[in-house]
Amino acid sequence: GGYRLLDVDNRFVVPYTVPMRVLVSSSDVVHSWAIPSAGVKVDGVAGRVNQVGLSFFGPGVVYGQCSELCGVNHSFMPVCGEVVSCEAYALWLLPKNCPVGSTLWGNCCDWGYMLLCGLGRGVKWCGGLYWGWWKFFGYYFMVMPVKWTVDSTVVVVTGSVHTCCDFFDWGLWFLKSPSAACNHAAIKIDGWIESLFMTVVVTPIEITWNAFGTIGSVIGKAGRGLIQLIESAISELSGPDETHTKRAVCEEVRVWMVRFYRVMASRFRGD
Ligand SMILES: [Cu+2]
Repeated sequence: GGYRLLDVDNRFVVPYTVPMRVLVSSSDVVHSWAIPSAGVKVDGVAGRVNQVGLSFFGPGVVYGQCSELCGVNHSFMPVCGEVVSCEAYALWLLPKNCPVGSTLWGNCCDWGYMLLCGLGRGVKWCGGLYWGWWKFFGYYFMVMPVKWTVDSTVVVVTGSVHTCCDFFDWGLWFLKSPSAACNHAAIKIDGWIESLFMTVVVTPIEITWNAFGTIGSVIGKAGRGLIQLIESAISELSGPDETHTKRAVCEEVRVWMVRFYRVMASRFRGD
C-alpha cells in the first residue's frame, strides 16, 4: 500500500552510490520523467532519446510524476523507484535461478581491497608524521650541534695560529724597540681582559637568555600545534567542508563502483 497516485505497479530499482545514465524516450506524446528528490526532470519525446545523469547517496523509495501535460490521463502517471545497495540491486537484476556463489572469495577480495586501501592511507599518514619528526629532530639535534662544533673548532684553530704568529712578530719587535712593543702589549692585554670578561660573564648570560627564548618559542610552537589539533578535531566534528565532502563522496562512489562490478562479475561467472 503506497501513496495514492504516487506508487506504481512496477517500481524501478537502482543502486545507490553508483552514477547512472538514464535514457528517456516516449512511445506516444511528450511526457516528462521527473524525480524531484533526485533533482531530475527530463522530457520523453517520441523519436528522440534524451539522457540525464542520476545518482543517489542512500537507500529509499523515491517518487515523481509526469511533468509535461500529456493528455487526459496525465494525472495518473506516477514515477516510483527503490534505491537499494549494490548487492540487493545485483540480486534484483539477475534471473531468479542465477547461481549465487563464492561470497567467501568475493568478500575476501572486498575486505582485502579495503584493508589495503586503509593500510595505504595509514602508511602515508604515519610516513608523513615520521618524516616531519625527523626533519625537526635532525635539524635541532644533529645539524645544529655539528655546525656549532665545526664553527667553534675553526675559530679556535685559526685564533691559535694567529696568536702564535703574533707572539713571534712581537718578539722580533721587542728586540728592535722594547718600549713601543711593551706599550702595544699593555693595550693588547687590556683587550684580552675585556674579551675574557665578555666570554666568562656576558656570553653565558646571553646564552641563558637566548635559551629561555628558544624554550619559550618551542613551548609556543607546541601550544600552536595543540590548538591546531583541537581546531581540526572541532572542524572535523562540526561537519566537513565542501572540498572534503566532494572528496569523500568521490571516494565512496569509487569504492561502491568497484564493489558493484565485483558483485556483478562473480554473479555472472557463477563461481
Ligand atoms: Cu503527463
